[in-house]
Amino acid sequence: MSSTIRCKGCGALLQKEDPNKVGYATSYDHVYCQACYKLFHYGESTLHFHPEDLPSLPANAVILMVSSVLHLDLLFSYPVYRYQPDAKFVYIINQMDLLPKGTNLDRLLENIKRKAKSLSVPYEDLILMSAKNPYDIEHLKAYLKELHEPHVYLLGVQNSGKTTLFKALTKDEDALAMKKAGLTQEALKRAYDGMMIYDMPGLYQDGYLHQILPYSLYKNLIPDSMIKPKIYQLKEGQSLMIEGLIGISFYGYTINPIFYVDQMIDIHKTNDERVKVLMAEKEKHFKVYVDRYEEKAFKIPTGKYQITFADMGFMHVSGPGLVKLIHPKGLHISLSEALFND
Ligand SMILES: Nc1nc2c(ncn2[C@@H]2O[C@H](COP(=O)(O)OP(=O)(O)OP(=O)(O)O)[C@@H](O)[C@H]2O)c(=O)[nH]1
Ligand SMILES: [Mg+2]
Repeated sequence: MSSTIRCKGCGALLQKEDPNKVGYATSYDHVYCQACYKLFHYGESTLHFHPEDLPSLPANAVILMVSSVLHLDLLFSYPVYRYQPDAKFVYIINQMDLLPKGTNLDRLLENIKRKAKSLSVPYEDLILMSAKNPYDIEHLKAYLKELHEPHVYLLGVQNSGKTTLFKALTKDEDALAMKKAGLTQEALKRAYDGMMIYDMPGLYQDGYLHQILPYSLYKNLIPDSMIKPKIYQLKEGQSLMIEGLIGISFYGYTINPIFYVDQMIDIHKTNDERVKVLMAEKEKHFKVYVDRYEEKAFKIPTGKYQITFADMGFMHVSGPGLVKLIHPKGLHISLSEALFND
């Protein structure tokens, strides 16, 4: 039987019966369930729970659809507006501090608006911001006040920054905002300036890093500070290896990939024959690798395109050309139009 007390880190109801189920705690006097306690104090994540149900949303609400700038390929892939068409939908493109200074933000916004229009996505506004920037938070507070609705919901995929925003808006100090995907288990709610703010569990995205690697490894592959793009000049048939995870072979004269990933990620040049050899001996060559891989190819039309590597980041390529990939089985890798110039 669970209690009526909630873990302040993830929102789960505390229970003392089953250590393998969400909300387990040895005492109801604890602020955190055992999983949050270990994560917060020791940076350790042993169990993974992922909540899936979409809550019922009232009409008199602002729904903040939070997306990381690293996950823009999925920005409009959850049509939540179909469940509650009368609410006000505001798209927050978060973690803008990760993009290099000088990125053309007007162009980015223009392209996102074009994408929304082509998909007929209804929205009140699109906001580019960083939950870590106090100025952006003040701006968001003033904006929410103007919208004048009693309920504000934070929705979006894992690790997009919902809890970070919730904490910044409400001054909640106990909720946990960390790179552990699927951390928030149940809605955390808190009153702020006449509104009720709800931090929701992440909308579950298949194929992200947490499905193929343990937390201790994948947390190092997700960028947390400004990205310095890495540019490669490649000849036909040359390849790049990203750790022991992804082998990419390029065909085409103008393809020149530009990577937007964490500074510490190891990328090295090789050739397409060698990729398979390296992967067959992955334990010998790499610190980060998986057991099972699959292959994929993208034909790149003329123009600038983005290939997104799950929640790790993305690369820009210039077509026409062909990109062949060997990557962990099930990893979400997509091709979309590039949304900004390098
Ligand atoms: N650089 C940067 N990092 C951010 C920003 N917002 C959130 N983060 C980081 O992103 C990671 C995930 O943040 P959370 O707020 O826990 O994400 P969430 O959407 O609540 O994730 P779930 O509860 O798992 O669905 C944490 O390491 C945050 O510090 C931001 O604006 N900039
Ligand atoms: Mg959260």
